[in-house]
Amino acid sequence: MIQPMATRDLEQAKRDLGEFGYCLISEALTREEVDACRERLVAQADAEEAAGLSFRDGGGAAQHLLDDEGRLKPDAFTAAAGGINQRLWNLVNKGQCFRDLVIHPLVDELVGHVLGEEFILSTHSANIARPGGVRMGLHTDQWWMPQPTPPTPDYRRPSTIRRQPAEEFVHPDRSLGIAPPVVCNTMWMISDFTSANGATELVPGSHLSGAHPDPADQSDYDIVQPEAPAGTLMVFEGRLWHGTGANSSNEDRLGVLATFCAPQFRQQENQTLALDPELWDALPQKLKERLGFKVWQAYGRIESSAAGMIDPFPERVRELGD
Ligand SMILES: O=C(O)CCC(=O)C(=O)O
Repeated sequence: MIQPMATRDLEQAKRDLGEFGYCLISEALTREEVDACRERLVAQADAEEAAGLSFRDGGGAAQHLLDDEGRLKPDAFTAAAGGINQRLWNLVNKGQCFRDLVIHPLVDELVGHVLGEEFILSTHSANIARPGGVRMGLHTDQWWMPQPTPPTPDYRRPSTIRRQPAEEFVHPDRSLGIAPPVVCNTMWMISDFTSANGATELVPGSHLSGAHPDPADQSDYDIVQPEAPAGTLMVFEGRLWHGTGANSSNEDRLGVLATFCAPQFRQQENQTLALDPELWDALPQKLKERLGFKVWQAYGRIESSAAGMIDPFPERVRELGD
């Protein structure tokens, strides 16, 4: 199967995004930047573990997610429940090296190529794929995007879309067209990625299929796992079928993800509320905007639509008059 090669040529990378749905940028981070990210990530992961905050998934069928009534158990995402891979969330609060990735020039160039100049941070997380972690399973990062629909009053109500895709998501009527990308993900490789240690699985070209992968049977899909050294950046758009690979090695695979969406969509993490207020004064303007503090076409505002930015500590206009 034809796959994109890692490149330093951004025009080639943009062509790869169009043709394959992803691209690889070699030496996106210097050795020093990789070391700083790795040290911060490992220290944070160990501290979250020690504090009982560690979020674990990747345990597959052995991970007990649901209680007897079929509801998600409060301790579903713990090692005790069988979780293996460690996830760290809201990385904006957890280190300068992570904040830098959100406003990296390669993000401006490549995510901007996919989504247009204005986009916001949806989620900023790390996925430490640990030995024994199973395949996550292919999915897209915009599973919630309504499918093109016939011009009739009969359409799927948007709020009824679920992560488990309905029939028209797995086997769409392509004559209706396909949805555009409204999400773009960046995977910063903080360790070497190999097929043995759980390199991201993906299906090149699946972004143009108009379909979402079938969670029940993925055995016939042409899955590849791009292998690359630490410091490589993989950019993949929201329609691409992808997921964490199984880790059959004896080493951790360290990946930092910054996932972006177009400004009219809801962020996966509530970046404006979650931001540590103590960081505010020192944050660069571009990062503030990307977190969602910038008003977009009068959306996301507090009070007047003339305000360009929202205040993290807003004066709230309360009940006035008699
Ligand atoms: O860890 C990876 O390789 C991919 C993670 C992923 O697909 C996700 O978090 O949705």
